[in-house]
Amino acid sequence: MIGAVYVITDPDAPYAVADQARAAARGGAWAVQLRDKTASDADLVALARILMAELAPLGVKLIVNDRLEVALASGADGLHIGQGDGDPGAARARLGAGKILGLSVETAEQCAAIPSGVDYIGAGPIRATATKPDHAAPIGFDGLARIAARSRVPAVAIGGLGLGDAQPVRRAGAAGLAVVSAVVRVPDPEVATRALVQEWRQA
Ligand code: TZP
Ligand code: MG
Repeated sequence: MIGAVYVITDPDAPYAVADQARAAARGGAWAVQLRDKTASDADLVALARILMAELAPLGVKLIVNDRLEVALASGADGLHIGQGDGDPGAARARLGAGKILGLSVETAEQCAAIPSGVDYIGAGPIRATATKPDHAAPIGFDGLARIAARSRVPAVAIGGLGLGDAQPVRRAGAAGLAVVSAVVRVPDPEVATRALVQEWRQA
């Protein structure tokens, strides 16, 4: 169910969020995450509905960051939450069985506490990144390997990743990688996504 390349949108990037999502989907991302810390729930629900209608025919999942109510109201394919974003078990209960639930994990210790109902973990940051100024200490590929080995659900590597990283991410045992800047802050997000997918296949 978890694919190679997961693209996360950024409202501060030079392209409209909807265009970021469309480009990622056309480029072959398996999922797009709608991540916006400041937009209103109503605006995010409206955007998520538009994107669901466009991404679903392409077989691309739309996952909402942080906001359970937005995920529920929009009918999005899933929700991604961090360690401080509430109880994953409660989120799973509200989402129902058919939706995707992701959880951020920053340490191998947190792997021991992954509740049932979580479908994948986001493991990172692998490297320091300006995209998330409050990120935890970078874990590197060694940290990723420790987390992937301990996790009973697929691990998606995140943080400072881009072209050239598919091989170390795969070798560390992750199921895929998640990127923001490597796709939404480059001249052609669709081409960039395609290149990441291609590199993953060859890694
Ligand atoms: N969580 C951990 S690192 C990160 C998030 C959302 C940001 C990753 O962004 P980038 O630009 O791919 O480093
Ligand atoms: Mg969060």
